Amino acid sequence: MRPGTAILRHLRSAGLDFTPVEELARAAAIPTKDALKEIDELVAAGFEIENRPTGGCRLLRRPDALIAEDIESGLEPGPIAWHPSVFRETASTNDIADEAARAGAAEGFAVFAESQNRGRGRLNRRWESPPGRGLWFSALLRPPWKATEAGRLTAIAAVAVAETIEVMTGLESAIKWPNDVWLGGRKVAGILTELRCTADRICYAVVGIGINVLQRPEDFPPELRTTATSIAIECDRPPHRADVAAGVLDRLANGCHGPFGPIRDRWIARCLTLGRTVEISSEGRAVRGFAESISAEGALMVRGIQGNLLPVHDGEVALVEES
Ligand code: BT5
Repeated sequence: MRPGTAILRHLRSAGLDFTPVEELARAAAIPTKDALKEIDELVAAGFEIENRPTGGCRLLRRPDALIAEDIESGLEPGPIAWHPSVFRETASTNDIADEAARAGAAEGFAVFAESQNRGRGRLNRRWESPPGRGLWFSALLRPPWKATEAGRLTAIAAVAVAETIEVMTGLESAIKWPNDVWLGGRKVAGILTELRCTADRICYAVVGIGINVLQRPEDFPPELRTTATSIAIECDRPPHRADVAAGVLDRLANGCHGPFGPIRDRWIARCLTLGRTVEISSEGRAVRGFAESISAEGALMVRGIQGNLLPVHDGEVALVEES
C-alpha cells in the first residue's frame, strides 16, 4: 500500500479526531518527516487536512477529483491486491490495461481515467466518458478458467456494479443481459470484457466498466437523454466516485475468487431479460426464444421454438412483445 494511502486510511477511520503525525508515520511505515511530506502531497492533491502542531492531523474534506490513494484507502482487504492508477485523459482505459497485461502486469492492475476520448462499448460503439462525471476504468484479472467460462466475468462485474449502487443509494437497480446495469429504467453503467485466451484457457481478462455517476441530464448527448441516466440523476446525494470505485473493485475481487453460484443467483434476481421472449442478434445470426436462465458458465440459456436449449454468450438482445 502506498504511504499516502495508509495515511488517508488512518485519517478517514479517525473521523474528526486528531491523529498525531507520529502515529500516521507508523501506520505508513515511514519516518515522521516523510509522513509530513506525504501529508503535504495529499493537501496539494486537494485533500483538506488540518494539521495542528500539538494535536496532530484530521481530514476535513476529500477532493471531488479521482485520486488513486483515495480509491485505495476505501478498499477492504480481499483476495486481490488492487493497484489503482488514475489518468487525467486517455483514449480507452481498456487499451492501457491490455498493454499492461501484455507486459506481464499482475492481476489487480486497475486503471481509471477522468475522461476517455475514445471510450468504447461492444462492437466498437462509442462510450460517452465526459471528464469528472463518471467512473471509466479497467481491471486486469487472470482467472484460471476455461475460455468458455468468460461470460461469468461480465455477470460478476454487473452484479458488483448493481450491488454497489444499491448499497450506496438505497435504490433498486437491474441488469440487462449481457452487460448493462439500469437504474430508474435507464442505462447507468456498461461493461466491456476483453480477453486473451490460449486454445481453451483465459490468459487474462480486461474488464472495462463505465458508470455514470455525476452527470446531469444536459451532460448527455441528445440521443442518449431518453436511454441513459446517472446515479446523481436518480438520487439526491450521490456517493463519492472513489467510494463507488472501491465498492465495485471489492465485489469484483470477491466474485472472481469465490463460487459463481451465489453471484448467479444475485444476477438472476436483478435480470430484466429472463422470463421473456427475446430475439438475440449475435455474429450476424438472430436467435429467437425464451430466456430461461443463466448457465454455470455465464451464458444466457435460450429455449428455442423447437424446444432446444441454446447457450448464448454475447449479442444484442431485444425483448419481443407477445401478442
Ligand atoms: C457497453 O457497450 O455498454 C460497454 C461500455 C464500457 C465502457 C467502459 S469505460 C472504461 C472502459 N474503457 C472503454 O473504452 N470502455 C470501457 P454497449 O453494450 O455496446 O453499449 C454501447 C451503447 O451505449 C452506445 O452505442 C450508446 O447507445 C450507449 N452509451 C454510450 N455512452 C453511454 C453512457 N455514458 N451511458 C449510457 N449509455 C451510453
